[in-house]
Amino acid sequence: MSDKKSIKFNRRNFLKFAGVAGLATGAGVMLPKDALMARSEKGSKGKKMSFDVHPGQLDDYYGFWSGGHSGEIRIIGVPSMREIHRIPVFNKECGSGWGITNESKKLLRGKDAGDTHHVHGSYKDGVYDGKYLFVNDKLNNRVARIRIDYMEVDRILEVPNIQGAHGLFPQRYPKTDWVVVNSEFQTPVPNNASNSAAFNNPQEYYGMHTIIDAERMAVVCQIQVDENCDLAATDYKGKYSMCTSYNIEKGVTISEMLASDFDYLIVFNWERIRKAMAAGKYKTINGVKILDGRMGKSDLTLRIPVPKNPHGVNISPDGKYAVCCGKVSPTTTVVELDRLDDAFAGKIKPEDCIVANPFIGLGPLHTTFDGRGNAITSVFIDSTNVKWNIAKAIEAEKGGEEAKKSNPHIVDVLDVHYQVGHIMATMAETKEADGKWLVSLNKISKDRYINVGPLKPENDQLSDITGEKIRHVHDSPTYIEPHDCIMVRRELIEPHVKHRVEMFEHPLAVTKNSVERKGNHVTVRMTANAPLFGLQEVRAKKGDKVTLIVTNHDEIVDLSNGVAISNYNINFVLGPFQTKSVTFKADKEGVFWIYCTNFCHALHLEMRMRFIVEV
Ligand code: CUK
Ligand code: CA
Repeated sequence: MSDKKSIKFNRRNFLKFAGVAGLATGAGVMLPKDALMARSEKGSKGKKMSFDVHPGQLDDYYGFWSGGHSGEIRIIGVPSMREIHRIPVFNKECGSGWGITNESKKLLRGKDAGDTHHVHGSYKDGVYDGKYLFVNDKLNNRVARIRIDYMEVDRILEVPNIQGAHGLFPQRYPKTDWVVVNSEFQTPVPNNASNSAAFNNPQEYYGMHTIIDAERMAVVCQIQVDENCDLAATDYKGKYSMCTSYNIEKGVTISEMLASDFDYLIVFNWERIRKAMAAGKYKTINGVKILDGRMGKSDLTLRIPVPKNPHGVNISPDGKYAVCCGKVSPTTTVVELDRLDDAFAGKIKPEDCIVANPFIGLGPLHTTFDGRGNAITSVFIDSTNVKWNIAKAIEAEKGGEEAKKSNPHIVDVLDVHYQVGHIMATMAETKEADGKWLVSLNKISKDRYINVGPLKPENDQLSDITGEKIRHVHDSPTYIEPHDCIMVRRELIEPHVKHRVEMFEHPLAVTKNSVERKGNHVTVRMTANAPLFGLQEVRAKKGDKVTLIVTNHDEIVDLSNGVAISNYNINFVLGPFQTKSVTFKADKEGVFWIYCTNFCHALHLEMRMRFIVEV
């Protein structure tokens, strides 16, 4: 790759880190109370923040956690860290019937395994607008949209021409019209028989930065690059999106992917992308417009060299900086976003956008912000959360190696348990970052909980970050395995969330019970009203196709009815006014009880009816 020599990195001697490692021992937790109170800033009024949420009280934040290879999203109350709800997304989930009903199957299209990593909300002017959540599926290259009013998936988009859909970020300004998603894995494009010559030639494998229309949930275009596209971010001005790449080498083995001392932060210029689209400068593959973003062939992209196999990229809440985590380098790279215009115009070199390269620790992965000029970075190998001051890091950079030696930017180092991946502070991915709570999503819990066998939970540690020091307050186990989360002030979400759906949004909502036969297809339309199903029995002949459509007519908040058909592997739940349907073959003769699974009434157990399959 081109200008290796012009790039100067801090290849610091690992021994120098001993000083910082010393800081880590016991820091944060052991801090004297008085000192903490003296340092605590406005909002906390000199009091320690309590994570207790007493009976009858509500959490201050909606935490939206990705679920990793569980394929779901969880709603965690912060600061109590109680798991309040799960939203099935790319998985099959019997608690609600996701992956069982016709409605969910239509979205899943036969793929009920997934891998969710990055969940983000839709924005207006740099703050969540309470409309949607978006989440990636790394396994099957999908992006799902969740409507916040019902907390249910309403769209799933399969993104063509990519593999390993990973970093995902919505447009933050002026509002979320676009969502970007990255392909972590490079593949031939197209990846099919028409291009089979490329299968054995990794030089012909490409990464993609995909732009999705957030309302239509359709691909706007893809920008093809040689590199892989890992984590994603968008700026606060609606001008740029970016991705980190750790495989500029086009390697297919670990050693190949680690061959270069640097990789890239790739920046995508949205104005130029729009112009290139309007000018028809694309090819169409699998129905998607692909623009050329490759180095030397494109003015759509800018490559800022960063050391080495970087991981997370996060934007400071003031919109000024992108912080790239080094992963294999013990540093972060701070990029000043206001310099990007000049870099794209060729007035400065891409590397001139870098304003600091501070030492952080071994294995920095992700960075979050307290809204008061500090960044907090997760450090995987050291198992720490490192709080550092951005302005001080930039200042020290100007002073050269000598000024940087004492690491003046480091404010505090907190040991965590153990091996942290993502890290997130409340509201930190918005311009209203409030610096109250920090969650460290630790990959390994080891000995922190009672032994539950070989597969242990993750350990999400909650810390109070209102003071200068990070004060660890609570451990919370989470089921396998969230990668990332956001924590949103309650009042930005709660007013948007409904207790019941609009019944007739579902075109098949049932108001009259009926059984209709057309040939060998029996359609059953039925209401549910605790403790009664609208019908007492349903008959079919062995071999019939049966469609069962049920609407819950109970308007009482939280009164759900379940519909389960014994021996038929059918099980789904209807919230107030919800309609769901299933279609199956009546392939077993006999009498089968259809019963309510979700305790609804004193006569819940009697809420059942017969399904009689005659021979
Ligand atoms: S990645 Cu998992 S710890 Cu998929 Cu956001 Cu960094
Ligand atoms: Ca690399």
